[in-house]
Amino acid sequence: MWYAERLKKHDSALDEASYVAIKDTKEKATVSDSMDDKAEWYQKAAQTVIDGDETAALDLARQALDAGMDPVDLIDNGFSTGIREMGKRFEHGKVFLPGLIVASEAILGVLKVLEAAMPEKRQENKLATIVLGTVEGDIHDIGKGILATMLRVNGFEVHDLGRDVPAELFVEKAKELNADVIGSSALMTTTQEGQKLIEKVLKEAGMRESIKTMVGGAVVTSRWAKRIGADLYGESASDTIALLKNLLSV
Ligand code: B12
Repeated sequence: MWYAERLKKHDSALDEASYVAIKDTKEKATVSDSMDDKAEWYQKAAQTVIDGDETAALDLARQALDAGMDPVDLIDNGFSTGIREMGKRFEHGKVFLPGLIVASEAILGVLKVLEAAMPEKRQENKLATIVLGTVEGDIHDIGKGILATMLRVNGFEVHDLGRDVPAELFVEKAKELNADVIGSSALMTTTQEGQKLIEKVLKEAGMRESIKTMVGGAVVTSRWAKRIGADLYGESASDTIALLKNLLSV
């Protein structure tokens, strides 16, 4: 599909200089705790995504970090709000696919920059090894990308298999890496069956008892997780970290 090709091209578009610039600005941060200030940053960040303006989004990310904003907060409350708003407009026929693609490009670019600004917890022993991906037939990977970042920042080792990943590959990789958890993202009702398939393939491989599974994505609910027998449902990346630590007792 043409938009998949465009997104693939975009994946490698961010230059090294942007990473360095963000890391430098983080050093100079002066924190502002005022809720009004924060709300303004959130609103501006959301707007850059709605406008599909990647340059403005990157500029804003730099300025916000310079002003002492927390990158996780900025993703959760700012940029993600923008892409969700675009989703609503898409659903109501006010925005069409090209608009959604441009907005996605803006948020994907900014995520790489914000990730570079997060201090990864470099511990000798990683908390757990996680195999993560978006299920087969589904190319949505923004939320999965945010989750991967948050997991890494919190001391987990993440092997991100990307998007459109067959159930068999999740299981194969988990076996190869002796992973503790398989996490799958599904954004469409037509693709969430892929999460059920992972459970089936795991059972067939005799691995279900030795590994935990977690599921998430816009259409996924705790009810669905229970129904298919997944161990954890995460509504957001931040929720997932706490639930996972609890599940694994780490
Ligand atoms: C951006 C977007 C796109 C982009 C994707 C770009 C990309 N690289 O990801 C593009 C434009 C390519 C796209 C394409 C399509 N899209 Co689209 N898209 C969206 C949109 C607007 C936002 C998704 C998003 O990024 N949200 C922001 C992130 C931060 O949130 P999130 O994904 O939910 O992730 C969070 C949590 O869910 C959780 N989480 C996520 N994954 C996981 C995994 C685990 C293990 C855990 C624990 C937690 C977790 O943590 C994340 C961070 O907090 C949604 C609308 C929506 N309401 O979600 C539609 C939406 C998902 N798309 C939709 C559709 C229909 C399509 C298309 C079929 C359109 C078309 N006609 O071609 C194609 C699908 C192509 C394909 N085969 O996959 C529908 C799906 C409807 C349905 N119910 O099935 C939606 C819901 C829009 C709608 N209302 O109609 N889309």
